Amino acid sequence: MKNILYLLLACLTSTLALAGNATSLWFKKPAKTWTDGLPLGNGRIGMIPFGETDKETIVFNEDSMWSGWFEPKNDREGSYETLKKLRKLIKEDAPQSEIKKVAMEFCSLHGYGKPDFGAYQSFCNANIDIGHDLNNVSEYRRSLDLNTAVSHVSYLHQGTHYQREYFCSYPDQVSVMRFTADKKGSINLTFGLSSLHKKSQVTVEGNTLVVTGEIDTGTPGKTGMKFEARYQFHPQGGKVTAVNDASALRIEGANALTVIMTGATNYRLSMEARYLGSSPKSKNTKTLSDIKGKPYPAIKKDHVADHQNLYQRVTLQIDGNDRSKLPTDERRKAYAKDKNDPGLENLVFQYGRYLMIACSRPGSMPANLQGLWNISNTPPWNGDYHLNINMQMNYWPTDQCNLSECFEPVIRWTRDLQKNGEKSAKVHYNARGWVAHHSANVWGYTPPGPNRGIHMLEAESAAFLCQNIWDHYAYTQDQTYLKEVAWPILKGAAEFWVDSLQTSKEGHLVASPSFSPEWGPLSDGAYYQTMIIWELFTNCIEATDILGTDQALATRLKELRSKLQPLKIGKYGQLHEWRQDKYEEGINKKQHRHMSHLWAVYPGRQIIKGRDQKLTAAAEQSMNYRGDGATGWSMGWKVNIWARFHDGNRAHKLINNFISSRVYDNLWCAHPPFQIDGNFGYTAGVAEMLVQSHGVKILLLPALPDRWKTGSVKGLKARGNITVNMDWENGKLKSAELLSQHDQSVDVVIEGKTKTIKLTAGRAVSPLP
Ligand code: FUC
Repeated sequence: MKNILYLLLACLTSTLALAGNATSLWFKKPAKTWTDGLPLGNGRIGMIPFGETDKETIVFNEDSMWSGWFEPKNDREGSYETLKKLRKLIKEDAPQSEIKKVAMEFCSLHGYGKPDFGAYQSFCNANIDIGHDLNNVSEYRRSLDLNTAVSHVSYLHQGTHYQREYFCSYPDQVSVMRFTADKKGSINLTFGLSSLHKKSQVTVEGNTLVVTGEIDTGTPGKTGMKFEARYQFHPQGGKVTAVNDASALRIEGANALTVIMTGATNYRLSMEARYLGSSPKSKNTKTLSDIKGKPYPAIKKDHVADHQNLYQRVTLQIDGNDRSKLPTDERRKAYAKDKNDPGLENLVFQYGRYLMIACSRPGSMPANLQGLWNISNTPPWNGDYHLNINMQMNYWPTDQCNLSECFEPVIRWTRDLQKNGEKSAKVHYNARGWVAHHSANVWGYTPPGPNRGIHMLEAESAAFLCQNIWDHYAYTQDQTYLKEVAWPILKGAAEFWVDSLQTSKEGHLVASPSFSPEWGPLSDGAYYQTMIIWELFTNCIEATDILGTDQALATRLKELRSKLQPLKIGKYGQLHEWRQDKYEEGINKKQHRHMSHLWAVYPGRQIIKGRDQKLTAAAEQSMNYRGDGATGWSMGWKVNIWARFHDGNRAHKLINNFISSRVYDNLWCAHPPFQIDGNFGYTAGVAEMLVQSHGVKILLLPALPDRWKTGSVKGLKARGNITVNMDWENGKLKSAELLSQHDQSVDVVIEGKTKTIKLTAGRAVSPLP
């Protein structure tokens, strides 16, 4: 009896000790579908192996692989005249049907939903015939270690242990597959490639498998993107032969096999170059010659070091129950029944950081709706860059979670977008500056898209994106970035609104046309727009102060900001979503995934708890009406908003709901379908519960839920380039350290009390007595 008690105690302590060990997803079976697969990526190329033992499938992606083409004249000539008509109808409060009809005449004839806009494409798949029937396999395990970004598959088949390792290396720009066994000569497989693109072919060049192709535009005279992938085979022992009409390689009797893959397109992110770059073959050949002769252990070592340099910057520990001994799919199911698994909440947090590193690195394209991964040529919403929240949400955790480097693709992409956006601003609005709308792509698409309803008219998308652009400065304090990169982008977005604001019936400055994504009328003065414009002007004013530049513009922005439509509280105690009372009727009984009029709470900072009491109360009321359900990304947003209300338990309830109902077995966010934004929204939300810095103060543990009684976090960032490390016990801060990169004074709030702390560059300071 005593022994059993000891055993129980030992089990219990080991479970507790494991709590917060947020490093691994694992399964006892191969993936059945793509959303069970474990995603790997180096920002630019990615793969998802299914981990099958008989016929393995590995889905490969490359992030520039798009259909469509660059349409230099995609703005609609004469649309400014239509805009005047539209604004007049809106001012006269004409019937919505009439307004919407004219609105569609304002929209571009090219773009979203048309062939030129394109969609993110599948690249190619590996089909590997291994021939180990799963029924004859034991000890199967498939895992992804977030700490190394290496995925493993291992099993026992007829007395031989087989192992595979998969990873995507950023330093070497390759995907790597390694097959080993504990008995010599046991690696026997046939490796083939397939593509969903009809204009493609697979060939063999010695020990290299090559897939080449061109995306079919379906439009005469329009050339599609060209692509190529190369798979180099490096067997140890055994022999390699071309089989299946030289479209596959057969490896026979090898002791081990390393396959090194790289892929590319002829895309180049540059409007001036019409998005045309050098041939994929020349890119791939260079990549492979750069690592010629580099042995597998060195490639792996460099990969792990590179990944850990980013990944290990933040650690989170939440004491309590931890079911990491369960396979992740079973663990997720167990969580849906009994939420007591903070270890899983932690895992999903770190998974967001992992995914960011995997799908957005310097030189890559920004994370799209699916990050980097894709199995289809017609992915939901084109797998594009949705700018009415999704792409911006992708980058909410980046700086805050100490991954600032991962923001680089957004900067490059936005700088390019601005060039087309200047044309759209001129043609559609007769305005200076630049504009973008609801959805964008790799072809610099900026006009309002055609035929898809009023949400195509979302002219504040560029300003929304500018919130990320500004925040990157706010976190990093990189003055060169602010001056040379951020300021020209912000200034252009602000100039657009200086020229485009309209006066409402009440005499306030508003956007027209405007609406609340993605419901309600097309009118003027929807608060979403007003809030985004307020924020943009505020950020610009701060930027001019810091840079000592554009004082005349700053004065003008201050004047316009003071005339913007003031936020309003409605008859249900709610924050107004629309200018007109009539549109608010019954809002206390309606729910919607978008909480656009809460933008001022998060990601904005126009409403700050503790400073703006009445508006905060109204915003909370609106959130109560919106409820605690929602689609995946919307729940991610809700976590952040409740964190900003300092309601840790409510934020935690959303965490519960997200993990119970809005993630797949591989922990990807389920909108549904799969959309990666919710993963990033969730990760930002957890960080926001622990540290906030959107006002002039830094708040430590502002929204700690009861369930996270004791724990620690290291490496989160506060704006001002301050690294925050903390331990807490029984809900109270036990120790804390702030580490600044430059001398500064900050106001720190702990348990509601503010204290001014002097920080000296490079020296950790405790804000506690
Ligand atoms: C927004 C959302 C949809 C979806 C799409 C990709 O427009 O309203 O729910 O997430 O983006």
